Amino acid sequence: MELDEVTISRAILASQMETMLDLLEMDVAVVGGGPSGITCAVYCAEMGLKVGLFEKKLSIGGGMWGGGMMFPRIVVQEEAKEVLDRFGIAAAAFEPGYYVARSVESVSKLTAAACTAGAEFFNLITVEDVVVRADGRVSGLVVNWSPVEMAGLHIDPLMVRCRAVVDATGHDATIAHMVARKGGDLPIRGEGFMWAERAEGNILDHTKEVFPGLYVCGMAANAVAGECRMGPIFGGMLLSGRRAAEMVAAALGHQP
Ligand code: 48H
Ligand code: FE2
Repeated sequence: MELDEVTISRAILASQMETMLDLLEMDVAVVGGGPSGITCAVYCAEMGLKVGLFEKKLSIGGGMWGGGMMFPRIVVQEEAKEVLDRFGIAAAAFEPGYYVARSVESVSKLTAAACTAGAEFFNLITVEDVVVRADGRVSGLVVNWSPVEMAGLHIDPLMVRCRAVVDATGHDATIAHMVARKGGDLPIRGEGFMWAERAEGNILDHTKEVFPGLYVCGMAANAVAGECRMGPIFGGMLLSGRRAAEMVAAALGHQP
């Protein structure tokens, strides 16, 4: 076949524009493409929710790529092994209850499953604000290209509407901080010391709706709650992402 450069350009523009127009209104907007965000997205999509995930960086995966101190391995405990199994991620048994998975395989298989289930990924887009109207609920996101923010260009953003937002932005709990900064009643206690047992044991209790329409999961959930950090054990991230998806689905009237 003969290749035409303009057709290639048209294919990309037409396809992505169509997707962006379609996702101007969605059920769930997940902010952050780390382990908790991807897991939340895959379960939301599998439950039939229209879900878009915004990731400010070029690549999806957040802190999972780097494993522990750049050794691309993550540890997952017994309670979360079923999530690895569910997505076909190989888990090597270490000592009883501890499994080791490869970072690259974990990110890739979770992301692939989310795509297959219908989640849309928007990488290179930074969420810079939220929409809160008279009803006091978070009902949308304010988004811009990450390079605009990086270059400090004065370019106004665009907005998307959604029925629920999930803050999966990791240690920074960026979206929760935005809401708090603008006067929303959302106390943020800040992350505590390293204590894996505590941090992993309590994360599901911290995974919740922290402001009308805004859910937190993953490290952001612990950061908001004043809970400890856990180091490169990722079971809590996977389970928290799944829990957030279940909560959002229940709130929006979608059952598994
Ligand atoms: C778009 C944004 C924005 C924004 C941030 O850090 P993550 O991997 O988050 P989690 O919670 O899924 O996983 C945490 C885990 O990686 C970790 O750090 C652990 C377990 N640490 C323990 C310890 O002791 O240190 O991913 C968050 C993602 C990143 O990719 C950011 O780029 C992205 O969110 N992000 N995307 N708009 N405003 N802010
Ligand atoms: Fe971390």
